[in-house]
Amino acid sequence: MRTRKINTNLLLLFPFMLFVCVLGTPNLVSNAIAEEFSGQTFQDTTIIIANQNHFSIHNNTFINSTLRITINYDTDETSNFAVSNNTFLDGSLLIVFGSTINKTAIHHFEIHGNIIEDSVKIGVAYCSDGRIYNNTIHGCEHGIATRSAANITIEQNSISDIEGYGIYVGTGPGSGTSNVTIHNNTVRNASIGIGKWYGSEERRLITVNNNTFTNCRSYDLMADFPAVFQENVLTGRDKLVVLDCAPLFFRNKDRDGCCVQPADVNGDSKVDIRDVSLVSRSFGQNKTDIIDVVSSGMIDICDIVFVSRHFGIIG
Ligand SMILES: [Ca+2]
Repeated sequence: MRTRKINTNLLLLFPFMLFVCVLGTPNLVSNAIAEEFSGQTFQDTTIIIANQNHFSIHNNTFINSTLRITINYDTDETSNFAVSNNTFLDGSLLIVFGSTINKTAIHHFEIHGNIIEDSVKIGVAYCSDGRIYNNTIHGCEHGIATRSAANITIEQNSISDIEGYGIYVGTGPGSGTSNVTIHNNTVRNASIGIGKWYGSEERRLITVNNNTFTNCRSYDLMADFPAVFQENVLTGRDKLVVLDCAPLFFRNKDRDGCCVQPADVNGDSKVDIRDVSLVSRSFGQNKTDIIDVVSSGMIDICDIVFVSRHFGIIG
């Protein structure tokens, strides 16, 4: 970690916090339960908050600092908290990181109204029942990162000028991600607007709808995980890549309002027997064009299954 130093503001907080420690200082500071943590400025500091319930962290400024909300042991609990209206600047990181074997050890939280600027990301991992909304993330390594989380809503965030992923749906060893709703977000100028990025565990019940992903440098939308992608706006068809058979697409459009439907290979804005036929006739061929709907360089059963699953969809 980048910092080892505790500043004077943090010292003032010690009497009010059950557990705040600065990385590199193994001794725990234990006192009253932190019910409110606000109006402070932290610089070059790592703050770890664990095993607390019913607290709020709001209106603070973090400069080159990490705020990590976690637990000490898998049997512990951190719950019912909000991180809101803080400003994270210059290499800062906001992360919620729970138990790798018990996703409900951290549960029921909200992260909203924060500004993350020139920093790392908002990350939530191994946790459940969270809502991440109305945050502004600009000039960061990633936007909003999830890993092995359940029952998470990501909505109305504005994410721009991102080095890596605007939003990613990751997993960790032995623990999948489920029931994540990503909607009404704006992601602009990331390398990839949305994708899974890493982890090979199961992703299920992922819904991505009514977002705007534009001007991303590689892809606005990398459909490399099972999800329903519905009514999103992309820069254009060429900024969408499908790498998994399972995603479903409904009524996504480009900025001009034109249909972006990867299963529509003949470009008539509907998926019917013509599309199935076009893909089937190329079965076994090496192709890298639009017929290769699930991009692999070859027309195989995955492409036919993908188009067939969209049969009858208009738009
Ligand atoms: Ca068609």
